Amino acid sequence: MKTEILRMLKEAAGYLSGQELCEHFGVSRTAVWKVIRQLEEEGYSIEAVRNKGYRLKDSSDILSKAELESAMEGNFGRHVEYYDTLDSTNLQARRLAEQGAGHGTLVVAESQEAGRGRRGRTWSSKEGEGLYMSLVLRPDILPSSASMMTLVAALAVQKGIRETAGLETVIKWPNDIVAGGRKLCGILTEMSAELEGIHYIVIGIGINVGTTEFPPDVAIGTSILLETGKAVRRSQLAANVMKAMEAYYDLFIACGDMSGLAEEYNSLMADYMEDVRVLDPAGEYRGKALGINPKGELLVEREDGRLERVVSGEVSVRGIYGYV
Ligand code: BT5
Repeated sequence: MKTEILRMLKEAAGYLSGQELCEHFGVSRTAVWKVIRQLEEEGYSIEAVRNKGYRLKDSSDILSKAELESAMEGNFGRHVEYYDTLDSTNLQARRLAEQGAGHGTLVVAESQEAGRGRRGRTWSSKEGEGLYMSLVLRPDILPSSASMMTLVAALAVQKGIRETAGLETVIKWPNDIVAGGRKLCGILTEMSAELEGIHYIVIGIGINVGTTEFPPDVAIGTSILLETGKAVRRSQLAANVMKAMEAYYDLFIACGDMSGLAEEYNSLMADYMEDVRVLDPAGEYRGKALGINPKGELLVEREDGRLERVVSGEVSVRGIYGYV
């Protein structure tokens, strides 16, 4: 009922009559008033006027289960597990998935004490500055296809940021979203699987929203606020990313790989047709990035003309993160 009342308050042009709310939910005036009080405790400012009803006064950037769920439009994120603080939303999503959390469950935290990047790196996750969320998916695909979910999520984040903030970003294969040559978002995909099938996938997304200062080890970072000068509602951003994620995911599943999405992905790629440096464990080399293939691998033409398929690993792109 709280989620629904919040949704109605947001959608109402003016006042929402208490009487109508009572009738809509078939509850007493006291029950409605209690929910309004709960929302106020969560930080909403709600005006109550006799004979008129309730009106949501400001639109501050609050994160809560009700706020997030009331913003969602599709099935991804319809069920949210929200925490003020967590070690990591990816770790919590994995724990919940082990306990049976369903496809589309979204875990969100206001801050993370042990936000994780790839290969044991950390993700700076200060309170109030970013959107830290992890989506649980249970796709019927082979474990070898799971890494492509990072690319699907990158498309969704790119679109969600554009829709919410009007900011055009580019994708740095495989898991960064970049604005102004700096890192705005990172994605971490993890899975639990057997050889034949996937138990679940967790897609962790960290977006810098209102960050104005980064710690010294995150000199490459930027935020939506720094790039646009605008503050955005994180719940709206989460909802837009989830809506886009669901649409891209459906296309991915329908094709079974990136063939339906590769063209769009390549058009948004920071590395597309650029000189790149590939830090291959077998030795570093330079070349030109030719885009991804249907398997989501990065095709790189080496200086001597040989074509390489980069499956995972580190790729530096000229002009980004200080590489000149
Ligand atoms: C990533 O790793 O970019 C994946 C980050 C995923 C974070 C999300 S937040 C929600 C979910 N829960 C988690 O615990 N994780 C996910 P990687 O490509 O390894 O990049 C890590 C590097 O990015 C670090 O070594 C820093 O250089 C840089 N970095 C750390 N925090 C950053 C930030 N807030 N903004 C920009 N860059 C950052």
